[in-house]
Parts: sequence; C-alpha cells; structure tokens
Amino acid sequence: PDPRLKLIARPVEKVDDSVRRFIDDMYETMYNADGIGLAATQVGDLRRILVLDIAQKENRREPKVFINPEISWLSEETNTYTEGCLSFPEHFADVVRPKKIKVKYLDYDGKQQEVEADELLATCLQHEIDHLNGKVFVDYIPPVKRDIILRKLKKEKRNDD
Ligand code: GNR
Ligand code: NI
Repeated sequence: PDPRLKLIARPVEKVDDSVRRFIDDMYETMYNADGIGLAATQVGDLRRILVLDIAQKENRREPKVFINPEISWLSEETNTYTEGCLSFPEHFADVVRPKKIKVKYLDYDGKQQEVEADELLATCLQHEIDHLNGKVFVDYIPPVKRDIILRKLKKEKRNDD
C-alpha cells in the first residue's frame, strides 16, 4: 500500500560511475532479499533502472541490468505465472501477461541494447518495468483478492509500529 510504489520513474540521462555504484547496490539488495528482480522504485529511488537474476542455479550468479527499458514489441500469445513481489511479502497471485516481448535498454556501460525475452525473463521484465511506471502485480488480479492482500499488509504494518 506504500504510495511511493505508484510514482513514475524518470529516465537516466547518463550512465556514469555514480549510476553504476547505485546498480551494484541494487544487486546486493536483490541478492540479500532473495529476489529474482528489483526495480529502483522499490528502494525509494526514481531512476528508470531495474536489475534481474533469473539464473536457476543457486551458486551461479547472472546479474543483469536494464536502464531506461522500453518494450518495443509484445506477443499476442500470453502466459500465466504465479508472481510474487518483494514489496508484497509472502503474497502470490496468478498474472496473465504477453508471453514474449522485445525490450530496448541501456546496459551497465551505457550501450544501447535490445533483447527478446520469453517465459520467466519476459514475465520478470514486465513486472519490473511496471514498477518503474508505478504499477504493481496486484493491479492485475481480481479486486476482491487485491483488497484481501492490501488489508493484510496494512494490518501487519500497524502491528509493527
Ligand atoms: O523475486 C521476485 N520473484 C518473482 C516471481 C514471479 C514473478 C515476478 C517476480 S519479481 C520478484 C522480485 C520483485 O518484487 N521485483 O520487483
Ligand atoms: Ni516487484
């Protein structure tokens, strides 16, 4: 329910060392939280940066960063994935999204890249790009289910204070 998750992130103008230091910090946060992705929005920063590591093997890290990502193509075919989110701890729901996408972005060196993504990579990229646009996965699920999740999270927060 945190209102900061609804903010729209702004493009990175130049990929310099300070941006790279922030990216390294995001990798550390993602790995410490056992997430497979993290958007800057989730750590209170409004730059259009997301990091991912969808490597299936526990002891092998494949960190990836996408700066100023833009979806240039979406497939008509869809895929349903049970999604979770570090910003909605311990809540999961099925989300239907395009199965394949193409994404243009800048890499760690500021170089323009384009990738075609499928399956988990496509799902995760769409989930993270949504964060940069102030959207979260519960926006796609039935309102009844969303309200239950939000009510539980608000109650937990009250109990923390
Ligand atoms: O760690 C995460 N797992 C996950 C599982 C299914 C679909 C999307 C994700 S992303 C999530 C980390 C996160 O919240 N990123 O924003
Ligand atoms: Ni998330």
